[in-house]
Amino acid sequence: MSSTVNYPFPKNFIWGAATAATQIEGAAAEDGKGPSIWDDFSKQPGRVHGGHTPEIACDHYHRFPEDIRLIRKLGLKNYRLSIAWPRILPEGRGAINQRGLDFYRRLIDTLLDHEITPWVTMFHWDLPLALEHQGGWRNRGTAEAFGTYADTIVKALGDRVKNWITLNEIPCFIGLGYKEGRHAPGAKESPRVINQAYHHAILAHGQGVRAVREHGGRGARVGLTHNPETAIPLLEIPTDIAAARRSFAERNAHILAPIFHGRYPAEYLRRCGADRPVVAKGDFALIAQPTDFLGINIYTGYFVRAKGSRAEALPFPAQYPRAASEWLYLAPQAMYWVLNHCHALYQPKAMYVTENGVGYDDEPAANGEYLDLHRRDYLRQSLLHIQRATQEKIPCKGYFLWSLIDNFEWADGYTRRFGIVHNDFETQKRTPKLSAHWYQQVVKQNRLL
Ligand code: PNW
Repeated sequence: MSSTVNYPFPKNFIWGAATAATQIEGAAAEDGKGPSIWDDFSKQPGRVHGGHTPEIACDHYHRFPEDIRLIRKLGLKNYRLSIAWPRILPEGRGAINQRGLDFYRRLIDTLLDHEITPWVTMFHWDLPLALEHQGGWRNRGTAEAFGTYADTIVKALGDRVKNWITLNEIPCFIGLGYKEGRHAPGAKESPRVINQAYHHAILAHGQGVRAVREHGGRGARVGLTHNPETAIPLLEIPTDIAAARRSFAERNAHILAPIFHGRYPAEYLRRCGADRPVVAKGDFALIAQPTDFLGINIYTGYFVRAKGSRAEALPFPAQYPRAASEWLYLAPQAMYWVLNHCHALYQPKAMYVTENGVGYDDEPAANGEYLDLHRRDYLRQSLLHIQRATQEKIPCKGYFLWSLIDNFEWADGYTRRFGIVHNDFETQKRTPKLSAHWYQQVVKQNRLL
C-alpha cells in the first residue's frame, strides 16, 4: 500500500474528546454550587433557544462513571473537561466549597482509574454571577479573583492533573458576551470597555500560568486555548499566503501578540486609538510568561486574497455550505492554515487542537442508527489537514474532538448537536453515532480511515 493512502499520524499523537462543565454537568445548584452567568442568562426570556437552561444538561454530575466507561470504550486515552469556577468558589472569591472540589477529585480519579489522562480547562465561560455583579470581565478585579481560583484548583488537584488550560476562547466570552450580547452576560459595551475586558482576560491567563508554575508540581504543563479567526489563502501562492498571514495576525493581535511577544502591536494600538486598553506596570511580564503549548479550537475560517498590497477578506455568498450552526461555514482548510500561521508567527512549543467538530440536528435513520455521515466527513476533512501539517513538521501534537456527547450548546440550547454520542435529553440515554465508531477506529490505528 502506498503511504499516500495511509495517512499516518505521528507516533504518540494525542487523541481525545472535549466537553465543558456548563454544557454537560447539570446539578446547577447542587452541593453548594453558586450560580454562574449562564444559569442567570438562560433564565432571562428570549436569550437561549426554547428557554433551555443548563440546569440538568447531560446530568453528567451524577452519571460521570457511565460516561467515563464510554470514553474508555471508544479507546480515547485523553479527555478535556472544564472546572466550574462557581462550584469551587460559589461567590467567585472567598469561601471554598469543599463539595465542589470533592466532585472533581472523584471525576479525575475515575478517569485515572480508566487510564484516561485529564486535560483541565480552568475557565470555560461560567463566570460566578457574584463577580458579574461587580463588573465581570470589565473589572480588573476579576483577573485577580481568577488568580486565587487558579491557585485553589491547582493546589487541590495538581497531584493528579498535569495538563492545564487557562481559559477557553477569549473572543467568545468577551466578544459574544460583552460586545454582541449573544452570550452571557448579554451586554453590549463600548469599544473602550471591550478592549479593556480583553486585557483583563489575557491578564487572567497570565494568572493561570503563574498558578501552575507555582503549585503545579513536577511535569505540569499549561497553555491557553484560543479560537483564532483563521484566514485561508484563496490560492496557495506566495501573495495570497502573505495576505492571509497578515489578516490572521491582525485579527488575533489583541490576544496572541501580547501572549507570545509581550506587547500589543503598534498597528493594534493605532486601530484602538483613544479606546486603547489601560496596561499596568508588570502586566506584560505576567501575560507573556512562557507556556508549554497553544490550544486551538477551530471550526471554520474565511478566505483571503491579495489585492495589491492589501489583504481582502471575501464575504461568503448566501449559498455557501454551512452546518446547522449558522456561523459554521464548511472550510476544512482552516485547520491546516491555523496551524501554519500560528507556527510561522508565534512558534509555540507545541499545538493541540483542543476542539473541532460540527453541529447538526441529528435524527435517527429508519433502523435507529445515527448515520451522521456529514459529521464524519467534516471530521475526516479536518484530520486530513492536520495530517498535512504534521507531515510538514508543524508541531501539532494532538486532537480533541468537540464533543464527546450532545450537550447544552449555549444560546442554541439543546439544538445543534455536536456529539459523536447522541444524548436523549428526556431519558439521558447515550447512543454512539456512526462518527463515534469511525473515530474509535482512527484512534486505534493512529491513521486516517
Ligand atoms: C465553542 N460562534 O464555541 C466552545 O468552546 C464550545 O463550548 C462550543 O460548544 C463549541 O465551540 C461549538 O459551538 C463557539 O458563534 C460558540 O461563532 C459560538 C461560536 C464559536 C464558538
